[in-house]
Amino acid sequence: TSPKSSSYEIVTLTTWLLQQERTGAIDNEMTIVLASISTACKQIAALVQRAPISNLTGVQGAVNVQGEDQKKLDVVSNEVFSNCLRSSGRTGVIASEEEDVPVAVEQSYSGNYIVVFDPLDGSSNIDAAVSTGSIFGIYAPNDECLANVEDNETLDSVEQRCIVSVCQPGSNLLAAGYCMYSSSVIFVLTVGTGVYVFTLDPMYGEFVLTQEKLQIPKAGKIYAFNEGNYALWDDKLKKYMDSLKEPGDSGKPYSARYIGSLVGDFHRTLLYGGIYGYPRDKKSKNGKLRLLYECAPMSFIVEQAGGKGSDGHQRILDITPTEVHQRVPLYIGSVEEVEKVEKFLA
Ligand code: P6P
Repeated sequence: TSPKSSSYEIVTLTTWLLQQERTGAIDNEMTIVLASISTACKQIAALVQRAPISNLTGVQGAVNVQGEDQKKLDVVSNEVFSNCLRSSGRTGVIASEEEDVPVAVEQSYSGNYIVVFDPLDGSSNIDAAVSTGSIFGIYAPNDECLANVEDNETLDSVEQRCIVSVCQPGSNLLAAGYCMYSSSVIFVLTVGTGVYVFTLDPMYGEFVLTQEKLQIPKAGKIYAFNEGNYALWDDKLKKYMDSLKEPGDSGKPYSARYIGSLVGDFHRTLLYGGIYGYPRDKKSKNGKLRLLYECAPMSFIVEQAGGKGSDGHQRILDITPTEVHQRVPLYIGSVEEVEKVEKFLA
């Protein structure tokens, strides 16, 4: 659908959430969780935009569970996200890219939703002020998450329960979204009723509905891969990549667009069509992206927009994580483009 005209009828994210609640698409607890996430994203947007001024560029001097240098803003964004979720009182367990293990939220007194998130994906771009983003997914509480902490229950046992509670297939997601910090601050959300796009209006600090029931083009001649890894790819993938450079029937090859930030590359793919890929290679046997809080939420969104998310052979949303920070290869975008690479990889 075309972006909403700038009609006088302004629908804010808050209004939209209440509308979804009235239709029964979400319950009031989910509304509170999503509102708390949007607040976290507004705070992170402000931090990102002033990073060089407030000395929040550069590294924190620590390494996260991924073995990556934590940026100062990785740490701050994680705290902002976690604090907003805790204070919502509706979150049972949170799993973050920046935390070694999932955390049971003590302040939860109802709702008990399970929230997985990458608080600031693409943070290596921060110092150059290139787009970054926060990615999140929300699952219903399950037995492991709801079980009360017994008096004599060991910390290890609680930790194990939290790990089990978050390790579920993306097909169980109730909601997923991301906030992109770019020339505009764009909040993209699905609660299973299509994909909705909100733009932060800096005039009064509200997310305003700017696109509804967004559909990704069925095809698109734009590809976003880090071709620096070409030599490490297997031959079938090399043949696919080479095929994109042939003019083909249209007489024009594909265009390469890659900014090294999943949220920015994905958002462009969602609007213009095409494919984003992070394949496995000889160095990274399972690719680089994490299933739980990057690939699954983005795959839920792309499927709600009529697109496809695959590991090259199977639907991302059908994969059950065996561990919290599990990595999987990702091919995501227009149906025809994802099916094309799957054919080469078969
Ligand atoms: P590379 C950022 O670190 C990230 O997780 C994604 O946002 C991005 O698409 C990818 O990694 C970039 O990885 O190896 O191309 O720099």
